[in-house]
Amino acid sequence: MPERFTPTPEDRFTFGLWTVGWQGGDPFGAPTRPALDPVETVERLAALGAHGVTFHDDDLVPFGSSDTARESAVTRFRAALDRTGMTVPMATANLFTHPVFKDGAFTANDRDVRRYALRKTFRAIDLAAELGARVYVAWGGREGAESGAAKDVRTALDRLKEAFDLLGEYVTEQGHPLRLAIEPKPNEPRGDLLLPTIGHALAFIERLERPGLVGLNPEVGHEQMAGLNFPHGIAQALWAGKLFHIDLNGQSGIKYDQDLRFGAGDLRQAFWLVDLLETAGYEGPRHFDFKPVRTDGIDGVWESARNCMRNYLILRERAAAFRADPDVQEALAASRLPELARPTAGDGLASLLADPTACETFDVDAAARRSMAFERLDQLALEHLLATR
Ligand code: 3MF
Ligand code: MG
Ligand code: MG
Repeated sequence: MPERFTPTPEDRFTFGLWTVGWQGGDPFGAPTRPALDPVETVERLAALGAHGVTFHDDDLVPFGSSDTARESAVTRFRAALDRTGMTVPMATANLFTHPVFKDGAFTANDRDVRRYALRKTFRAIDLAAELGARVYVAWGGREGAESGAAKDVRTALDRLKEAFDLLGEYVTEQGHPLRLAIEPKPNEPRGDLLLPTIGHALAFIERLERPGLVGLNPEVGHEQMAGLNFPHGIAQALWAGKLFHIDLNGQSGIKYDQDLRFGAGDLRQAFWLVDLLETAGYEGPRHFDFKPVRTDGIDGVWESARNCMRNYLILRERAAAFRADPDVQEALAASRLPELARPTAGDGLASLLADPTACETFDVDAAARRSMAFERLDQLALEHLLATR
């Protein structure tokens, strides 16, 4: 019998090629590990029980490759997928590494850079569709500014809308069965990025020509870098029908983008996140976007990939135990959670206005004295998380 925290493809765990492939180069230090061959990555992740891999165009086909080199890289990669049964549920384009994108891609002040960025993206979308992806992620890594006058933000948003409308038109015209997912991030590598949070991105999507085609790919650490509650953001994305994909990792508070493995960083938010994803009917991949620590060699890379999945499965078990505990169900009732699900004025406005118990005879002081009993509920959650129950 497999060990209970060993993943299988049914768990739908996926990894970016750039995650385990990160060589450990950072703004202060050189790489500490050699490059990984995408074919080896597919094989190693398949052996660990993953469901698939994702990539930026340049992760698979190095920037500037000839058409022949491109063809052979894709053919080798596809053969590895076929051999292992691994899938590619999502793909994206790198619009941030090459110096041409130093002032942005879809919102660069230079128009010719914007036109090139769109053409590069169309090509990446074709590759994504060719490999069976159902989601194309768009992270605007260089869409932003370090200084006030350098970017007219309202005009940049016009250009960003123009770009997403063109992407939507392209996907529709090509008949690709793909949806677009915007990945918000507050900063890094730019001083301030456009569409910094889930909320900003949700509002932006509603202004597009094809809002139904566009959703979100939120990342744990990105929202937490802004001090936000990630499970709350995910709940709102689900509520809006916009959780198309998700990037799982770890982050300890408001600081540089740590990209820790899933389960590191804010463990309590990780617990509530897994509880939410598992109970809300999210069916997409559980995609890890993290960086294996640069102190470790290649063994640490595969170990961290294994641990991302293992931590998810441990939290899944802990969250299920919390939900199944009769004491928890009693505590939820004592905290009146079921009452929150009742419409406030189901009979309509007139009946609310005509109801004296809603106001004239309502005992405000007695209601204020009722305990919400949240302390017990939260301690039960903590004890389940710590496996003491
Ligand atoms: C940066 C990111 C990106 C995006 C990727 C699109 C390099 O903080 O999270 O990873 O996830 O570009 O999926
Ligand atoms: Mg990130
Ligand atoms: Mg990401």
